[in-house]
Amino acid sequence: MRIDAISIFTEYFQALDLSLLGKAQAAGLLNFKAHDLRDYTHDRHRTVDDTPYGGGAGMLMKPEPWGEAFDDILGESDDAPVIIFTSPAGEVFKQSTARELAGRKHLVFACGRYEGIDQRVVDYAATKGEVRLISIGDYVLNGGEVAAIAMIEAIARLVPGVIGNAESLVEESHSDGLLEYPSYTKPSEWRGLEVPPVLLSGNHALIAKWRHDQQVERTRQVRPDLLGE
Ligand code: 6GU
Repeated sequence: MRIDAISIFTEYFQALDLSLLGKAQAAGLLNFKAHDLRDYTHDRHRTVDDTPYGGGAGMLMKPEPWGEAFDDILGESDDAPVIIFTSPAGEVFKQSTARELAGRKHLVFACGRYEGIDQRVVDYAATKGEVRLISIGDYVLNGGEVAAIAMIEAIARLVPGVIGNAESLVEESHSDGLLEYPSYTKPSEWRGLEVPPVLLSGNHALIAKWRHDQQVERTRQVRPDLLGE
C-alpha cells in the first residue's frame, strides 16, 4: 500500500518509522512518504497561507502550492487514489473506515493548518481521485498531522502481513462492535488482587462466555451508543 502525506510539518510523520509500521515500511508492505507543502511554493518566504475573502479571523491555506503538490504526487499514481482531507468538519473516522481504506492501493492525506484550506483545493482534488473529509473525533486539534498519523496507524495495521499475529486483530475492541474484555497475565495474585478464577479454570466454553459478558457489560457502561442504546 502506498500512503503519501502533504503537510508543512513533515517531522510529525517520523512517528511512522517506529515499531510495527517501521518494520512494515522496511519489508516493503507499506510505502509511506511525507511531502513538505512549502517545497511547492516559489516565493522567498515559502508562503502557504493568506487572508480569507469575505473577512473573518485567521488565515487560510492558499491553493497554488496544493495544486502543484497534487500534480506531482498524484501524477505518479496508476489507479485512482483516495485523497483524505483531515478536518474537524469531516465524517468521523471509525474502525469500519480503517477497514475500508485498508483495501485501497494509494491514500493521500492532505493535512490542513490554520483555519483550513481554500475550498477549490478540495474541488480540484476531486478531479484526481476520490475525496474524503475525515475527522478523528469531536474536538479540535491545531492541524491535521496528529489525526493523519492516528488514521494511518489504524489503517496500515490492517494491511495483511503488517501485524504478525493476525488473530490479535480478531478479538480487539471494535472488531465486533463491542469493547474488548479485560485481560490478565501472571502472577495469579498480585498485591492482594486476584485474577478472576474462571480464567484459571481451563474451561474454554465458560471462559468464552465470561469474556463475552464482560464485553457487553463494559460496552453498556462506557459506550452505550455502540449498542444502539
Ligand atoms: Cl482530522 N483535524 C483537526 N485539525 N482537528 C481535528 C481533527 C482533524 N479531527 C478531530 N479534530
